[in-house]
Amino acid sequence: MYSQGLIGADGRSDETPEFLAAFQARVDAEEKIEPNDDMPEGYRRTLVRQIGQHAHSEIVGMLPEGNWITRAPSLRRKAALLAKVQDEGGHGLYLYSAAETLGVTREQMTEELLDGRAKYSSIFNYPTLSWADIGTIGWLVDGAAIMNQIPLCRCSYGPYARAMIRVCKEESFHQRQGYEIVMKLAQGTPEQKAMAQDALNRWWWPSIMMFGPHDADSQHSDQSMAWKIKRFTNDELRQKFIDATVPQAEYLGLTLPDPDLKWNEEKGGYDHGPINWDEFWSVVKGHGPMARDRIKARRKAWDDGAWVREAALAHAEKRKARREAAPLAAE
Ligand code: BYC
Repeated sequence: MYSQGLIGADGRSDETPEFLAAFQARVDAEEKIEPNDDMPEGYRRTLVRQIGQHAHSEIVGMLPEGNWITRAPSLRRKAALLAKVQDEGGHGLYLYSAAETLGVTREQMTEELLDGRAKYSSIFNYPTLSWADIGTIGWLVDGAAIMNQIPLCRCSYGPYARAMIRVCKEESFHQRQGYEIVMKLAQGTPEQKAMAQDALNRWWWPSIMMFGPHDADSQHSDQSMAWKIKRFTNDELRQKFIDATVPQAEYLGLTLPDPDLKWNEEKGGYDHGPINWDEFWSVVKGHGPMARDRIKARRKAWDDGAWVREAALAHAEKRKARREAAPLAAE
């Protein structure tokens, strides 16, 4: 099994130019690459890295919102939040399965997450301090996720692209339910509106950072775009997200915490203020406010679930032994 070099793996390949050109021709012809097809090692490594990190993000992403299930303000809100958090767990499972088609196991990916080698999205290292955070996460974080993930439905790797179709349908529902929570607060008492504004102030910049470094600093984008794993660059997606979100904030009567946000007629989009990349890289390197808690919670879940994995394995082995013994017994 390929346990080395998955994390931070670059897209370099050692194959012959003819092999790489033939592969590129398939990608350029929009053919889907499937698990048993020949593929450059760099392509496989890039996908394992991205899909693995994506899967971890979905699972770790259950934690900040799960924190509010017991405190949701009504039965209806609780049921919707519970369903949303379960959806995220499902997304993680589709994505781990998609990565497994490339020759890694879920155990290997999980170990890399727990020992700090694997990344997960920076956004989930921030705390959820009020009920308004739950609405804001749905509106902004799921909104950013959709912007990033709709193009992944056209990713050149078949299993990832197919997993993303269902993920995007569910994320779209999440975004709407989040926006509706924020809308209710924004139209509520002055205290509720202030709570919504406070959440927006805290989540706006981290949401903008989710799209990753500026294109000039994105080490993987060029190769991933050439292989049609990514269809848009980090900055292109960030711009689309900002352009879509500004009118949504205006409709709510809330203010985005960026005094430099201004419509630029020439480019047909909003200009924004400088992003705090020191904060981003510090969070990515594991120093986010909730980083330690997130990994501690994942480690506990992994350890507490060990007996389930062992029991499932023992059961599968017993069934296999019974199946193998059955034809002999029948003779
Ligand atoms: N956080 O060369 P770059 C969700 C890393 S799930 C942490 O541009 P790439 C949701 C990057 O990995 C959200 N690390 O990379 C779930 C690379 O480091 P390595 C997750 C980040 O891969 C539940 C380095 O920086 N979404 O939305 O071309 C509820 C250089 O970056 C981040 C996905 O995973 C970050 N924000 O582009 C609600 C989508 N950004 O790996 C919502 C799939 C960058 O060399 N992933 N880094 O050590 C992608 O689309 C791409 O991987 C990214 C980065 C756009 C994230």
